[in-house]
Amino acid sequence: DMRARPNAELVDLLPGPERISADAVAGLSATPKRLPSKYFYDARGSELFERITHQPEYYLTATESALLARRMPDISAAIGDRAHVVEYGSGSGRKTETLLAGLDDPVAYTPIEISRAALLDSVARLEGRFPKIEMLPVCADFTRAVSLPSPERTPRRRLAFFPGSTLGNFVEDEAVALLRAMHDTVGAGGLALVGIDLDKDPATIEAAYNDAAGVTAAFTLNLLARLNREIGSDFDLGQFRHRARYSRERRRIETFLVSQREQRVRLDGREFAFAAGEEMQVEYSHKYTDAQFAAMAARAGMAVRAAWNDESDWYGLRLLRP
Ligand code: AVJ
Repeated sequence: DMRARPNAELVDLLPGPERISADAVAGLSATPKRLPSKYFYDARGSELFERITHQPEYYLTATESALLARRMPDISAAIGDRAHVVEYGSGSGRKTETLLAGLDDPVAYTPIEISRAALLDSVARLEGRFPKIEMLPVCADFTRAVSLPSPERTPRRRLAFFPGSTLGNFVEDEAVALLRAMHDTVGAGGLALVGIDLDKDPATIEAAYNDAAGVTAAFTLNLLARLNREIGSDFDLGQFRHRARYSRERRRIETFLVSQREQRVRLDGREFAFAAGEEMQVEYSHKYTDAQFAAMAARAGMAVRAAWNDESDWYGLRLLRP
């Protein structure tokens, strides 16, 4: 074996019950109440999200995958050879295959993913398909600073890969902070390839977050099941409903869990009262215009070097450089 280290050594910074509990208490103490969407992604949540990506209404994944596959030659030419690919919130790693297969001699791949199950599954699959690419996974919340493992072979540059419009889950200041972290991580010669869902007809967007099969509703409610299991809260899953609506003004899907009656929830030795019909905010999915996205990138010290959209301008990939 030419490698000094095992190929898929896992750096594990998974948030534990104390962190989750502190975040939940803070969110439930706020007005209006909220919970962080990053906690959707336990094993069951990642599985439900996978099912969402196969729903006919959820156009994001299919559109992005087709766009990436079609534009891969241009993308590869713009990136050059020997990249260390660092993916933020890698999930199942499906799009990663297209990227790694299409790049010129990539040196290493570092997925940063909060769901350990999804991370291990995707790395196991990618390792089999790309035996020459060093796999350096990190299990972590990518909104916190992560120090990257160094590949054995020297890369020419780092490429941050942030597909799926995951950026959309963050409000503008957070998104800028994240792009800034990416900017710092890739460094002067580096690049970032970011997927963004573009602003469009609200009905199309709303349908994507209210699929007829109810998978998105199950995904949203799974957050409460996860908290009950991991931090011992007692949310009654039958007494909360999924609600997702598009705000044109703020250009974002706003997702809530709506309390079906007056009720109390115990969490970490505290009690939180919900009114009938009270909305607890659990996720934002921002949509972008070109100008607004470029302005956001600029605030993070990045410039848009190339832009690719699908034929209907529903979805875009942006190549950013510090
Ligand atoms: C994975 C964050 C991009 O916001 O569209 C899908 C998650 N939530 N349906 C999105 C999600 C509800 C998704 N991202």
